[in-house]
Formats: sequence, structure tokens, C-alpha cells
Amino acid sequence: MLTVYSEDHRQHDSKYEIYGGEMVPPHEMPRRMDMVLGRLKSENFGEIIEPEDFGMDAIRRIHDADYLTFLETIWAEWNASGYKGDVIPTVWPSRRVNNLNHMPDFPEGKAGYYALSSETSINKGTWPAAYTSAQVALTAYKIVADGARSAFGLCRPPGHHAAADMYGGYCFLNNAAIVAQKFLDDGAKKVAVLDPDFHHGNGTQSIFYDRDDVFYASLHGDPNDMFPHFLGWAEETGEGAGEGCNANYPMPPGTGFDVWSRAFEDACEKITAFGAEAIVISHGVDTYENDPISFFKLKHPDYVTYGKRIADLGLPTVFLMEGGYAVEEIGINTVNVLQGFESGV
Ligand code: SS9
Ligand code: ZN
Repeated sequence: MLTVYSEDHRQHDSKYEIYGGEMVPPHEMPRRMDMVLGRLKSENFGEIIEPEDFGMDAIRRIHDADYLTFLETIWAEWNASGYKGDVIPTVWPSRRVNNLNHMPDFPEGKAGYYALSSETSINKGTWPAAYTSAQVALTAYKIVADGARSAFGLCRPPGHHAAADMYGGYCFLNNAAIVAQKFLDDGAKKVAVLDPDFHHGNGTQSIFYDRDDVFYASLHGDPNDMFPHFLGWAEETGEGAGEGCNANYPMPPGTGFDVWSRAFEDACEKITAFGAEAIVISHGVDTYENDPISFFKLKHPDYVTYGKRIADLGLPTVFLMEGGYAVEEIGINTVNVLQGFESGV
């Protein structure tokens, strides 16, 4: 399997994340990619190639124009306003303060308008990194569209929390949604996005929620206990034409592979029943037992097992990197899934 990767992600390197009432170095850090690359190489997993630049068209199919302008310009505006640090929102259009007929001029207002949460800082290089991350995803798509059984987009920053016009949860552009839409625009009738990342992919769900051409399935920490807290409940099954095309599997703290893999099996069966012609995997490995911000208990061999199950779906498959914060072990778990997949092809 080919891996697509660019060094551009290093430009997204904020100083801080607000976590537990403290300013800490971001969990979502550049070193994550070094660990994955190191493992791909030490396992001789396959060639690692640079992305092509496909421009903005496929990105604009998912994200609103005003949101993209915001991402491109907010750091410069923030900086020009006299603020010295990274862009960190502190005020939101909340339940009783939300006249959305006005977009504030001041960058603090704009950041709150487009942010879904405050842990995700924007620095000078965030936009170019996010742009290239989407190109990495689109290049992985192209490899599969050209006939390969699978490809791995080693995307950073990740994407599944980003909605059409919102960023947060370390995500800016929804790489998985961009690729799913690209499959459809190039002729597929039905595509699935399977999201085993520990967190609910609120962005992907919201983008496709009322549509019947994309099936979204997510296994994640119960919103009662875990970010993003306000979406990801089992009752969310889609709406309108999309009714029945969304499946959430929220699970409690301590969930191990026995329970998790049964949910995974159910998701796989639903995707097969849906009739997906291709699948995008939101490939997060923060389900790992030692992940510092998560609470599932998957172990190294479990990743091989479910990677093989993905292969059994028999679909053209685009893997896109999402989360995984046990930095020293993210490479092992990430490559285990890919090796499990290849063992099943
Ligand atoms: C705030 C927790 C915010 C965001 C995690 C995003 C993971 C993306 N206490 N955590 S895969
Ligand atoms: Zn995650």
C-alpha cells in the first residue's frame, strides 16, 4: 500500500492547548507523524510519496467559502490586532447570545463564530498545513480511483471534527468528507465513511446527516463522558433522505476489544447492507489502552484484527490519519491496521 505524506504539516505547531484548566503543549503535535513514518519504514510497509496539488475545488464541495476565507486569513488578522499568541477562541454564539445576522469584525468574534471548541489553537502555518493535509487525502483518493485496492493518506492535521463551517477537536478541513464527496463526484453512487477513531466525528456526521449517498458509522467514547459531548448519541440515525444512513456506537470508559469489536462488526454489516462502492476510513488509533486523552482499552494486536475485517468488506479503501495521542506507540497501532488490511486482501 502506498502512503502519501508531506512535511508541510510541521507548520501547524501551536504552542498551547487549553486542557483541564491548564495551558499544555498540544496533544496533537508534529512528532506524531515522525512516529508513524518511523514505523512504516522499519516495517518496510511500502513506498511513501508526496501529494499532488489538486487545488481548492474538492475542498469547496464540503466547506463554505466564508469559512475557508476565515481559515486563510484569521492568523494575520489576529496578529494585526495586537494579539501575540496563537488564535484561541474565548467567546461563542451560545444558547442565548446568538444574533447570527452579524459577523463581528474583530478576530476574537470571528474565531468564536467558527470554532466548536477552544483546545484547537491556530498559528501562522495552520492554513498551509491544513490545505496540504487535504491534498494528501485527495492524492490517496487518486491512487485508489486509478485502480489500487487501497492507499493511506498520512494526514495532519486530522479532519473528522471539522464541519462545513466549523473547526475544533484539532481539525480544520474534513479530509474524509472531502474524499467521500470526490468518490461521488467521480461517479460512485454510494460511499461509506467508517470512523474507528476514539472520538465521535461530529463534522463528518453533520456534513452528510440528511443524505442517502454517504453512510457514516462511528465508534466512540460516549458523549456523556467525552468530547465532543453534544453529538454522537446512538439515537442519531440521520434525517430526511439520510434517515438510516448514520450509525453511532457510543461506549463507556474502560471498553475493551470484546465489546468494541462487536460494534465494529455491526458497523461493517450495515455498510455492506447499504451497498457502499468505496470506503473511507477515519483512521484514528486513540482507542489504544495507553492513550492519554481517551478511555478505551484496545491493545496492539486488536488493530491487526480489525484491519483485516476492513479488508473483508472487499471495497476500494482510502485510509486517512485522524487521532492517536499515545505518541510513542501511534506508529505501531497505525501500521498494525494497515498490515491487518493487507493480510486480508
Ligand atoms: C477538552 C478535550 C478536547 C479534543 C480531542 C480531539 C481529538 C481529535 N477537555 N479534546 S481525534
Ligand atoms: Zn480522536
